[in-house]
Order: sequence, then C-alpha cells, then structure tokens
Amino acid sequence: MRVLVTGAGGQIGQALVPALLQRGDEVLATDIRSLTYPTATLQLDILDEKHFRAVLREWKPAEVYHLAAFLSARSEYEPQRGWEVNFMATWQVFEACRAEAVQRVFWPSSIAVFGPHTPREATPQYCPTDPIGLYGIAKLAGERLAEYFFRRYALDIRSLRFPGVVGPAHLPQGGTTDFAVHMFYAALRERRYKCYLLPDTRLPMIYIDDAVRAILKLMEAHPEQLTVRGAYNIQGMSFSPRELELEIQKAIPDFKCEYEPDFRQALAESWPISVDDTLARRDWGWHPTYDLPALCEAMLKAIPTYESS
Ligand code: NAD
Ligand code: AKB
Repeated sequence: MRVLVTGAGGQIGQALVPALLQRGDEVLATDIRSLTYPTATLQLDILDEKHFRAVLREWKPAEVYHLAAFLSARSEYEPQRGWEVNFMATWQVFEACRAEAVQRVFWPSSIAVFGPHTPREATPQYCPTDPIGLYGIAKLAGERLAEYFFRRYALDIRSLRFPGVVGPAHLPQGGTTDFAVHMFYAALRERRYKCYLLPDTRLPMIYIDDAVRAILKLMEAHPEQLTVRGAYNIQGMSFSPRELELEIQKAIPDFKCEYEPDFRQALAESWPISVDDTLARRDWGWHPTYDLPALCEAMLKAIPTYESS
C-alpha cells in the first residue's frame, strides 16, 4: 500500500516509518526538516496547502498519517504558529484527503484535550474537556473536525488520544511529558537530572512500541468496529517523575533527581492521572504490553545502542 507520513522526523514518525516499511508499504516520509530514511523523503511545510495537494495528487497514497505538530510546551511559546500547525494544517490535510479520495487518515490527538474539570482518575472517554493549553484546544478542535469530516463526507479518519509517548530513539523537545525520556538519557550520561515537574505528578504514558502497534491496529480495524470517530482514549501505564526516578535507580543506584517545576507543571496538573481505554479494548482489541519495569528495561538497553550508532 502507498502511504504518506507528515511530521515523519519526529518522535512517533521515527518509529512509525520503519514499522510501515516493515509492513510492506511504499512510504513517502515528509517533514519541514530534511530526512534520511531508507524510503522516499520530501521536505514539505504542511502549511503549504498547494504543495501538499500536489504531492497527494502525484503520490496517490491510500493512507495518510498526519503527525506534523507543535507539542504542548512549544505551543505556549509560539501560540499563533502552534494554532496554525496544530489546527489550520489539520483542517487543510483533512480537506485535501477528502478531495483526493484518500482511503484512510490517521491523526493523533492527546490527553491534552482534558482540563481542570475532567475527572483525573480513569478519565472516561466522554466527560468535560476544558483544556487550558493552546495545544489541547487545537487537539480538541481537531477531534471535533475529524468526526465532522467522517459524518459529513465519510472521510475515514481514525485517532487516538495519546498519553506521553516514551521511546529511546529520540530526545523529544516541546512537550510536557518529555521528562520521561530526558530522565533516561540524563541517568545514563550524567547520573543527574533536573525535572521541570513536581515529583508526585502522575501522568498516563505509553511505550513507543505499544504506541506504534496501536496506530497500526486501529488503522487495520474494520470501519464498522469503530464507535469513536473523535479520538479513542488509550494508555499503557501511569507514573510520576519520582516513581520513574526510583525505577531507574534499581539499575543505576547513584542516579539522583532534583525537582524545579516550571510552567509545564500547570499543564500536567490539568491532565489525567490515568484514562479509561475500555472502548479501544472493546472495539479494536487494544491492550498494552509494557508496564513501568518493562519500559525501564527497554529504555536502558536501547539508548546506548542509539548513542553509539
Ligand atoms: P514531534 O514534535 O517529535 O514531531 C513533530 C514533527 O512535526 C517534527 O519532526 C517537526 O519537524 C514536524 N513539523 C513541525 N511543523 C511542521 C510543518 N509546518 N510542516 C511539516 N512538519 C512540521 O512530535 P511527535 O511526538 O512525533 O508527535 C506526533 C503527533 O503525535 C503529534 O500530532 C502529537 O501532537 C501527537 N502526540 C504525541 C505525543 C507524544 O508524547 N509524543 C502524545 C500525544 C500526541
Ligand atoms: C506533550 O507533552 O505535549 C505530548 C502530549 C501528551 O501530547 N507528549
């Protein structure tokens, strides 16, 4: 199958592109940055609507994976650009996919759609969503848009509300949950880490292999199985910075964390501690395979292989 990925150079794209190639797809990987992948690549600003449409017409993908985004912290630094990339570009991508008869679109949402009036434990699929951050506002609007395009134009858009994604290959920048990757790199390199969240801030998380498996499983599901056309709640585990520090210390006993919260603390406190992903489990068989000890083991084993390559 021919597929196109936007934002392919980011944390999720770097794991998704190899998985799509492994599945046997012909992949066009695009990003605003230049990319090196063992497949076709293209430097493409997703806000350049004409260019994106021309590429769709030429490549004729059956599926589009639209990952280009500004994450939560970066969106607070550059709100206008954040809105343009996270919402306006998403509108343009959906509209172009409809016009060019793309069969299926994957676009990830986030736990950032939730807010202070959301129940924070086992957050239900449907409940108050009053995000305080610009990223969450754009993701919430994008979820409504995805459902609108499905109902009005039958464009088959599928989405997941990802929690913090943790993976070894990439030092993420611009998110609120990034500490969960940074802590591993710091533990291996310096044995010290200054965390920008308070130690007891528990958040839902998912290991990158589970996140990619979820994307592929959702995209392979029969459309009639899917009862959620906004974005499915999904999670792997929950942990706080302190719990992660303690887990890492089991392998690296002299590792130490300091805690100095910044503006990201307010965003994290407005997000769930855990989410109820019953509908994802029921509709398309979601189940996570990594818990916190398995995630730690995988990260500590994999990061040195990326650092030496
Ligand atoms: P990332 O920040 O690592 O990557 C985003 C990519 O988008 C980058 O490579 C960047 O160069 C690219 N990009 C930015 N502006 C662009 C533009 N104008 N044109 C083209 N490309 C542009 O993000 P990620 O973690 O890979 O996230 C991918 C998607 O998953 C995003 O929609 C994000 O909101 C969502 N998501 C991620 C997480 C997470 O923890 N990583 C959690 C929830 C949702
Ligand atoms: C972020 O922290 O901005 C992302 C997310 C949870 O969407 N990781």
